[in-house]
Amino acid sequence: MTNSFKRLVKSYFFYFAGMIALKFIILRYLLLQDTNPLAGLWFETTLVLLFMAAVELILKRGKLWVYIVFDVFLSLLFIGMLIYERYFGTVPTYYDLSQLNQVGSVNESMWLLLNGTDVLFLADLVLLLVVWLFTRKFKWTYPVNQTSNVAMASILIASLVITIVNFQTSKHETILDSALFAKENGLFTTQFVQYYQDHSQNEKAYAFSGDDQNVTQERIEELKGSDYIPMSEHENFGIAEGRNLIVVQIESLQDIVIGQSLNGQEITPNINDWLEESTYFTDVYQQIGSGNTSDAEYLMNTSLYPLGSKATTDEITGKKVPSLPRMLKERGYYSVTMHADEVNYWNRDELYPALGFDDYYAKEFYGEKDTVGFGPSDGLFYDKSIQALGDISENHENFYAHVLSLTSHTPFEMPEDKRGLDLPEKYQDTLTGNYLQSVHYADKALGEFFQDLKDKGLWENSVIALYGDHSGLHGKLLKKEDQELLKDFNGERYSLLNRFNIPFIVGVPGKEGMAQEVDHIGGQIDMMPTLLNLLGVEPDSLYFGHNLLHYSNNLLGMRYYVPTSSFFNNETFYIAKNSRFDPRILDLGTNQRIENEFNDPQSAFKQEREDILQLLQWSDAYFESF
Ligand code: GP9
Ligand code: MN
Repeated sequence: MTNSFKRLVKSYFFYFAGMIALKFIILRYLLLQDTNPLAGLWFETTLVLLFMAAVELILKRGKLWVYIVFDVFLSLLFIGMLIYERYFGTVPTYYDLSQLNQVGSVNESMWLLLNGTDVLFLADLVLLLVVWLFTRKFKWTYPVNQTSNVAMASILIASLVITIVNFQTSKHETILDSALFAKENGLFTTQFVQYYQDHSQNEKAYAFSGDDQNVTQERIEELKGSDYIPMSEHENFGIAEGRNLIVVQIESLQDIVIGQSLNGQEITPNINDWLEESTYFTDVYQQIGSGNTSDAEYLMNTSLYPLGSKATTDEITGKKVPSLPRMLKERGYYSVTMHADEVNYWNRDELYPALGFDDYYAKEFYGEKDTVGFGPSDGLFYDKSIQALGDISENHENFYAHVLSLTSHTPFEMPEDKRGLDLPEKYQDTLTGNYLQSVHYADKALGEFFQDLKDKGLWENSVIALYGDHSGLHGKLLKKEDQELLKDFNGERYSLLNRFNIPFIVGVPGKEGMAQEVDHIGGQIDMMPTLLNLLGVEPDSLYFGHNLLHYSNNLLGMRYYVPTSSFFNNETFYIAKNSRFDPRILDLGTNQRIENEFNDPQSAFKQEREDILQLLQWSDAYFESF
């Protein structure tokens, strides 16, 4: 052994570089199911070596402390990434990590998602302490802390070259799924490429080039499999003309609870009663991206795709987006949005003006009494909202109110006095049991709100719509016992279809023929056009959904929770390849996986994958143009 190599092996540098490399290999396995340790060395360890070699060359003293802090920082970051993946099913980007204060769902459920073994990421520091105590006692000189400058300079240059090569070879590739991209190109490279593509004007121009200048409603509808027909020619056009519009978005409400009972107790008795006089769209799916609740609000009010890897609300500042409030304003409607949380959460103080709402009601209006989780209970929220709506209806001929509930948010822990279900023993103190308890409460509070609307005379002259913002039962929050309970509750395996299926219900009180079930597929993107059709308002700008009472063919995209290019068509849910699985295909009719029926699923669904990417690209370009 040469002298410099001996010194390298005997240094802290070697210890930390080795341990961090090992941790990257383990992380890549846990996070990306990557079984190739060389990928961990090639993609990730190079950057670690780059940093550490620089430390060796620059610092004379204190290197050990720099390494300890670096190691602790990386280990906590790794644990955070694992927790994030357990909730969202994908790898966070630099952007997500900078938004962690916004991701209430993860924060609230963090302890449920932490595994005891995660702390092993810090085990090397304990080992170091032991080694240190041992060497101190016996006065060993090992490990020492001297490395040769020549060796460090060579490591630095080699690592830099590899890092640059990794970036250059992947910077123009489209990131459809950050986990898959990281598996193929490295976790660090993914961040660099994402950052580069987000900030480079050239990349944006490239992404939005093509023929987006010529997008028309006809071309959008054609990709979904139908001929475009102007709304004014649709059968139900204007049957609710001149009515108010009240749209209720219920936190974490999934379709599996609608109409269901447990031990003879209905989970959502008030919604179930209302179904007898309303149109119930049974096959509607969530389409939110990383902006969660706020993306659902955006979808509802614009019929445009959310951005996916970024919360749309963070990109919307200063824009004036064509929207439901704006289109209704032209018909003399006054529009408000109501939510009991802080208005700056999810950047809503920028979202609401961008969507053209006339006013918003948020935490400062609702106060902090009777708090459950994030804010005041739904009961208190609706009580105050109905008072405000009373005032609004007195001062304005017509109004549109977007009403967002909050109590049924993860982790669904309800105070004793708000647990209305008598749960069977096996459901008690489980996530599933808590979820049922919280949506039961959300339904009870909603029932009282509906009654108040009737008492105030606001029910009969309104269109009332309701939908769930996104799933509540998902990811690794679900333990094995929850899978069992959900199978018991659902009557069949709890699948990704069950997870993403949300209810969408529309009532036009007093109108004949509205009591019906519509079972062709739709998404959150279809809600705005469906409601505008009833109100007799033909949109004056592009939208990417359509009136579900007119069209039955559909092609719907979903981003972020599944890789971009995943889609729903009339019969199937196609989930594009990610870092863990090849493409998965679910049959909407049977709720079963059917990818085995295709020799090569990717090419069997090539056309739809291209079409959905086209729709997303048009939608993004349209958003960008404001
Ligand atoms: C926060 C609330 C919850 O205001 O809407 O948001 P979520 O965590 O579901 O995105
Ligand atoms: Mn939500």
